[in-house]
Amino acid sequence: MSIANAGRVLFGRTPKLTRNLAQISSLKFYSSQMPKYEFVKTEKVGENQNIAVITLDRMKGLNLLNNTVINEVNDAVFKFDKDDSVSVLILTGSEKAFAAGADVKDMQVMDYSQAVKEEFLESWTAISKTRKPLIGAVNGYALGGGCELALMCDIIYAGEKAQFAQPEITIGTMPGAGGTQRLTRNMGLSKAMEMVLTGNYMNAVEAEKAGLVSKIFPPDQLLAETIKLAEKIASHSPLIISMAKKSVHIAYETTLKQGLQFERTSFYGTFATADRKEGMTAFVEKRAPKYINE
Ligand code: DAK
Repeated sequence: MSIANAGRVLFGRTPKLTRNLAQISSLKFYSSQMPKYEFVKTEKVGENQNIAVITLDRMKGLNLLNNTVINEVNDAVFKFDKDDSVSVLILTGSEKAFAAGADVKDMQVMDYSQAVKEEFLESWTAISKTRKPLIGAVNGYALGGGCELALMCDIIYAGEKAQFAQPEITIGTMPGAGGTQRLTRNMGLSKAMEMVLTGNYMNAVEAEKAGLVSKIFPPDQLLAETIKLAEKIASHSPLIISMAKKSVHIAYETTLKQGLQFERTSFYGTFATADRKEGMTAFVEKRAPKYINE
């Protein structure tokens, strides 16, 4: 389902395209003036136009990844991350593929010194640093670097036909953008090791069972359902959302003791915010909260 159709399903109207999107060719613009990218489409959707959808669009929907694609994704993600009118980001691809991985034809001709000197694919993990929630909506293939891109999202919703794999082993290499680390943390040693050492595909049902994805939907409903999730998240305070997101991520990076300490400090920190006060006051006064992101 296209973004426009997803918007119609949810809101009965076509979401507005980001202003001047088609005319802007420089990468210098921010927020509502998003640049025109070669392989990435951007749009703001939702009842409050506060959900940013970033859609990969390369090679007839296969969405093969290279530095240009990743730089464009990074650029779009970081612009929306800084845009106060946007609360939640969605990264998606086509019905055929979220992304079928790095372009093997580029890598085939590369040698070690070139890879090191050019810092090949160096910027690929940058999007994992976003402050705002980033939701992956994965239809079709998520292979190699495509699977790793999905793993950098905070939540993954998948279409029923989604297929996840780290097939690098079948072409004489191994995952290089977090696959061996994030898969292992997400689904444990045995399942991650099997995926990495065999290159076997994991379908959507298996991926949900393994905890890789939260929910699965018919492919044509995936984006609409993901936007619904994004809007639910966006109804909360953006400031507190970013604090909670960071705290969940800390669980992957520290000991339990340090993580609990971080969580406690962050929890106390919410009491220094206007939004915590508003949230609790609204509850007591039996009304909807009005958050100001402070
Ligand atoms: N690279 C280059 N070309 C590809 C490709 C790929 N990954 N995937 C597909 N193609 C090309 C095919 O060669 C074919 O080209 P033509 O014959 O038309 O010229 C065209 O796309 C259509 O493909 P198929 O005919 O195979 O189409 P099917 O629908 O039958 O199959 C498929 C689609 C995606 C299942 C299949 O093509 C496939 O298995 N592709 C290979 C997928 C793969 O191995 N992906 C992982 C690549 S390794 C790093 C960051 C990232 C990475 C590494 C390091 N750092 C931060 C250091 C990432 C590495 C990878 O992703």
